[in-house]
Amino acid sequence: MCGIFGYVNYLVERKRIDIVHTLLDGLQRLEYRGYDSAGLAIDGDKPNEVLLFKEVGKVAALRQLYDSSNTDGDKTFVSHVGIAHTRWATHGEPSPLNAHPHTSGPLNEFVVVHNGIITNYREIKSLLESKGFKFETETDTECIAKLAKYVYDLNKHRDLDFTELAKLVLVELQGSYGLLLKSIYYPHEIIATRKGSPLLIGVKTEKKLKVDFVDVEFPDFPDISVEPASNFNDSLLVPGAPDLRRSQSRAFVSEDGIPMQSEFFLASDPSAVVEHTKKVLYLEDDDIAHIYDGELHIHRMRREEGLPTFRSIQTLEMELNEIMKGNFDHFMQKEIFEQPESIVNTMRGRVDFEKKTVNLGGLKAYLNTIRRCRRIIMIACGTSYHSCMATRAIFEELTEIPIAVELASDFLDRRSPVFRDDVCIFVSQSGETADTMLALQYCTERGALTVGIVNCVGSSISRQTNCGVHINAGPEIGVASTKAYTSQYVALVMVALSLSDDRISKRARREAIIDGLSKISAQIQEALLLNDSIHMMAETDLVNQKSLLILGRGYQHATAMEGALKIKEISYMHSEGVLAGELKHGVIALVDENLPIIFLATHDSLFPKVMSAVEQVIARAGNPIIICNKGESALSKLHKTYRTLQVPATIDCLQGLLNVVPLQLMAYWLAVRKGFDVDFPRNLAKAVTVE
Ligand code: G6Q
Ligand code: GLU
Repeated sequence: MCGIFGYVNYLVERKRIDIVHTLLDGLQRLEYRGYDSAGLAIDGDKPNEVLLFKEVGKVAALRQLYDSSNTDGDKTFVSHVGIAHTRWATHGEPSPLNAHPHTSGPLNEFVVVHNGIITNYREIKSLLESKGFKFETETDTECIAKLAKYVYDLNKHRDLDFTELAKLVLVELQGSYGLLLKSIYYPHEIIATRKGSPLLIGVKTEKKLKVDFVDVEFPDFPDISVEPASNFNDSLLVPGAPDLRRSQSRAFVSEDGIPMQSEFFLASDPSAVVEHTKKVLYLEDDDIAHIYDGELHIHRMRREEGLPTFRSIQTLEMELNEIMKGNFDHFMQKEIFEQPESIVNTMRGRVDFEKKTVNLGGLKAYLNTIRRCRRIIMIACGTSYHSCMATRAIFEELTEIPIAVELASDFLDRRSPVFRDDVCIFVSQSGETADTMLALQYCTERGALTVGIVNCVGSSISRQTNCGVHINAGPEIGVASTKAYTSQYVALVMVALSLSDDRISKRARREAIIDGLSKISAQIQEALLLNDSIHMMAETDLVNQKSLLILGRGYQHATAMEGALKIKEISYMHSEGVLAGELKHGVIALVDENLPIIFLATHDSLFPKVMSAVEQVIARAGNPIIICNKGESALSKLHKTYRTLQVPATIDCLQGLLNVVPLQLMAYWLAVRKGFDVDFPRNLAKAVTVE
């Protein structure tokens, strides 16, 4: 998600304006990652002064804000730490206040930029509020800066170094983060750390580095607490003897004893760093990088068996364009392969796999009202509509509330009746789709409770619904929606689980679904291994076809519809998702030896019925491709050769998350083979803001 950029110069004289441009240019390089607001922190004119600039919208707007601020750009700094950020909001809508950097208080003693989500921020916030801290923003991030100040004040007499302070802060944080921390108490020093969000450090030194690695440093004093201080028991926060002995980082030792001029570029990915240096060090999860006196140190809380005790400084060979898309040729491909990670982000801090519970902060206060409603109407367009179709049955089963699924435009065309005791769920990646927005206004006017399932925080739908869940899939750039679909699906399943958590009779089913969710990321990873065979299939069997049918029933009807939409959108091949039960009522007339037909025949209670549809197709000389579970034995009874794509098996209501993967890949490879613009297909827009 989004971007972090930091710049540290040591004994390299730089004007403030140059530092600011370095930071802004760094952010601009990260723009492709998607964001909604941007900000930066630099030193002021007086010692202990930190200046913050934050703006909604593009980095260009932040640049303008800085330019119009009349800050003295000529002031020079021999050593300086600047931090900058592009935000993809997860907590609190995009606004200058919610933009990063976040600060410990009016004096900006500690400032932080953060990518990711702190899942226990509410607890930290309320404890800090009880200690007198005043929070200004709606973000989860603000608690990090304030916690740093709290820990610093508590240990003032101890002369903690920045690393020790950071350890005491980090041990309290749950969730995911890549973050940079800067403080007036540690001038010209920076802490950079990560857990689940990427972060790397570009190194540029005046002289050649002595060695091309940095040793990992472990604590000498085991009595320094690195366990979470439950309830902020003050005595736990005070460590034992502080480690004031500063070690030397071997790579940065200068032979003549004269301190070495150096610059460091800290970023979420190398695209922002390559123009300055090709020497980079990738941080591992839980590494705490501390840069001071021109040296880079890597610390960890404790020794772990089997992990390397050094981090290599590598030389980047990639071109900028390659870096932006990682190892992928297109954003859509990147997003398909990101799904094992994006669905974990959807569940992060919400599903407790041990206790088998689901906790959705944004819905909690409304659960009882929703449970009492007379029906739930799910309203959406395109792919988002398919995620509603995919989860409708599990909603009905778990909640026993009648569920209607509506295409927003048709719902409005019919002026469908809506009542005060209806609950309307609006599902949208962008949160700006005009049809869905109009349906939301229509339902609001009629007094229904409105719920948003949205990716873009601060979007119109996210703001105008009464409550909801952000799917936290991260920015989606490819016009054809992929990771947003699987995250919407998971978010809707979580809503259904929450709504039924007062029903003892559904407990076993709920627990089985939560168990299924715990494995789903690894299983998507496994389904992605089909990539090569699907690539081949697209190249050889499918590319010259005019049309393609995808058949499924029950849970897999939605998968068939979504797969067909992906194929139409980017490969421009005609494709239909058909309910397998409807085959005999008309569509079967299309079947011959040429038309490619894909069956979704994974194992659930409807499997025998799907197999009879397969038989009907085979009896008419059709050549099906069958998406089935690994090792499916029932297929061997078919009297014909057929091709299979085998996916792992999960519980029926989650199987669509795995079955859609081969279809996404098929659409992708067909489009690539035909030479079409995968990320920006003709006639389509990422957010359809017209009726
Ligand atoms: C799917 C397309 C499109 C999209 C709809 C709804 O690949 O991007 O079908 O899903 O236009 O968009 P929102 O989810 O943003 O409302
Ligand atoms: N959770 C943080 C916020 O909403 C950081 C989001 C990000 O990764 O940019 O502000």
